[in-house]
Amino acid sequence: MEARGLTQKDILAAAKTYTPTGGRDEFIAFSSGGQSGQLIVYGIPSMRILKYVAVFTPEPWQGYGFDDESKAVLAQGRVNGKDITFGDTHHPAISETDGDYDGQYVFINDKANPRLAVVDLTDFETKQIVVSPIMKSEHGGAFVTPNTEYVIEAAQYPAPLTNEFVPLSEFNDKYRGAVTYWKFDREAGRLDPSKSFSVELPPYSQDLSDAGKGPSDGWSFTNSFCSERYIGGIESGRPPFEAGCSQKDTDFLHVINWKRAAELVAEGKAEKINGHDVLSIKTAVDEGILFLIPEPKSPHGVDVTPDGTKIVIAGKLDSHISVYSFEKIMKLIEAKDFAGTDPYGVPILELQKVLHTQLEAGLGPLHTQFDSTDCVAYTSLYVDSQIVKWDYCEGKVLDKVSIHYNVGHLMTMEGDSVHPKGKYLVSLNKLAIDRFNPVGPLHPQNHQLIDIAGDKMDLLYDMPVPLGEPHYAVAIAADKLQPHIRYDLGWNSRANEKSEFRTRPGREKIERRDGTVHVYGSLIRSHITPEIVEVEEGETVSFHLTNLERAEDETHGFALHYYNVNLSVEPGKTVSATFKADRPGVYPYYCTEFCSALHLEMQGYLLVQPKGYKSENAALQEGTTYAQEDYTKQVGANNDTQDVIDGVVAYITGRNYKDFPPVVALVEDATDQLNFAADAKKKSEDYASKEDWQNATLWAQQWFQYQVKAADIGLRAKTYLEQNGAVEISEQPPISPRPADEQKQ
Ligand code: RUQ
Ligand code: CUA
Repeated sequence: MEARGLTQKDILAAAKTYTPTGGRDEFIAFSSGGQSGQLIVYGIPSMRILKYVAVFTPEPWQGYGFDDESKAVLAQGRVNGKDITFGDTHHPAISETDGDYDGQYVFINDKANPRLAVVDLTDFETKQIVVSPIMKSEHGGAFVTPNTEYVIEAAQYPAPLTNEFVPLSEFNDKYRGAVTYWKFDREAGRLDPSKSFSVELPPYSQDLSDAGKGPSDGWSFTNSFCSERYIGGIESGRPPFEAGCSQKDTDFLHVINWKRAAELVAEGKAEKINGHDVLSIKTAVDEGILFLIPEPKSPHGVDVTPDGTKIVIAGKLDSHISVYSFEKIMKLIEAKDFAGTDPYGVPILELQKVLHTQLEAGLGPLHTQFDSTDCVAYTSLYVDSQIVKWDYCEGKVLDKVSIHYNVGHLMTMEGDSVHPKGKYLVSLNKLAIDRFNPVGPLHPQNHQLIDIAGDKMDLLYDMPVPLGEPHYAVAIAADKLQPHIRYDLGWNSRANEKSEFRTRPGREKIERRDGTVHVYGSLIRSHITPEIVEVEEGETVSFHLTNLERAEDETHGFALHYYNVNLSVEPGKTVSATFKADRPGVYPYYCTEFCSALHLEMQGYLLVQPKGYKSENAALQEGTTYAQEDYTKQVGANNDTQDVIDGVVAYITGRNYKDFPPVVALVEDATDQLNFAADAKKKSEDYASKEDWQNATLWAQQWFQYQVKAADIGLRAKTYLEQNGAVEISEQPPISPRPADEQKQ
């Protein structure tokens, strides 16, 4: 303690966050990756980063944007045909069932090029990107309705909903905002653009949004700023946007009846803009589904309370947090008790008549999250660099804690759901300034973990986030996530179907079809099949690689010199890489994951022959030749290895290994390897019987390689059993883990 200069309080904080080796976290957070266009996955309370999920941008480690399957996903995100290679991700949302996080999907938005992506939590992969047909920027997404019927996306900077040029002089008439309701098809696990629609809104810069829940289910709420409709022009001497957009004391909360809006679209009341259904402001007003409520001043976050009765609005330029009563809003709407209309005819409700309470919170309130205790909320105070804990029923401050520095969003555990879990809060700070070792002018972000189990908030830990500027994050109980460890053999994970290019072991082949050289290959410890691929300059080559492994964490990579091919092939997956072999030469390829002791030998050659090349000497030269004594020596070594394996097998089968799922998986994997060993042994013996000592020795070596892998896996299983209190059993289990030998009998 002394040596590291730690206090008692530090030790306590360490005890609350330290996760010993092999330990797991209670919650899993999905944080926006900011401009990286990715999603960051980390554990709470350890704050250990587990994964960056590639979403809007290529990511080599995952082969995202390198294999044909994921290129197809990225291609969905093209904007009017243009490749976009960044994303400004802001707000992830976890799919909900009855208002609770169900752990099936995460949605995330791109502010700069209005898009939404769907990440499937069975494998943490991006499956779909949709592009807004009408918006030129957005911010208020992704927010889900309580049964994930729709994913909400609201515009930000007003622009024409068509793609035409319209001069700023026509701003009031032709520039518009909007909110889109993307229909989610749960069964397909995809957003369905054909059943999605938008509501046109006035050119107020719409901001964050939230969906109603419980009594307010069926409604959604969208903030705005710059309802002044100021259009800037600092370069010509006009006051800048920041002055013109903060002049008025209030902006507008948009209150929209999305359930009714969906019916109106079904009734054919929408107009098509760029092929997309849009309910005009006029229709929305005539049909009584759109209302405005003033909100003080340049607000930012809007958050519906877990019970759905109240709506919390943070003021940003106002020190107040306002709590609106949904019941009061409904009463005014039913009584048509409006204070007037805005310039577009949208009815305005009087602020004072819908207020439940207001809290003088501090400077720069932005976002609010909820506790497991009723009426308790946490709001970020950007300017004060604090988080305020407060009671939104009574409107009183309960506690404040300083953070470092300038917090934007904050996150409690399952804090957007109808049943927040309390326990921890993470403050997603905008500035880190002096908190970490310096790494140059561009600093990491600082996510700070705060213990909220007691009355007082207790700051525990600083986590640097070295990727983009994350905005929002959502956290779910870890036990709600049950991702797969492998795919069904030959799986196209992006399309969620059997790949038409899958290859079974022993069926690898090279086929010329439709002007393309199709290489149906496989990957398994420790070889790539095929190892030699010969094509002619100018041919199109399509590698289709299937990882034949069933073992947990046995991913293979595939990197090919010059042609910018870099694949990640997880167990069971099939991916393809198609390119034109436009330059003659010798191109080695290899596995990029250190998958086994002979990983470096997991290699091959793509030989691109010059056009019209005629091979003169087709026979391959042996670097080394082998004789009978080499064969005998190798077989001797193999028999010794088999003794070791038999010992390990006896140990495992003599224990209750079936009570340990990880060991059962290891035994399956080892069984696979022993089957391969048996195949290689047979080939070796066949060649030996023909006195072909060259091939007999090499296949004996291959037999040995499989034995080594089996032994390695077996020893891992044995160690696991030793460390996890396996007990001896008297009877041998009926199933031998050595079907390889059984097959032979
Ligand atoms: S937002 S903090 Cu999208 Cu408030 Cu950034
Ligand atoms: Cu497979 Cu290294």
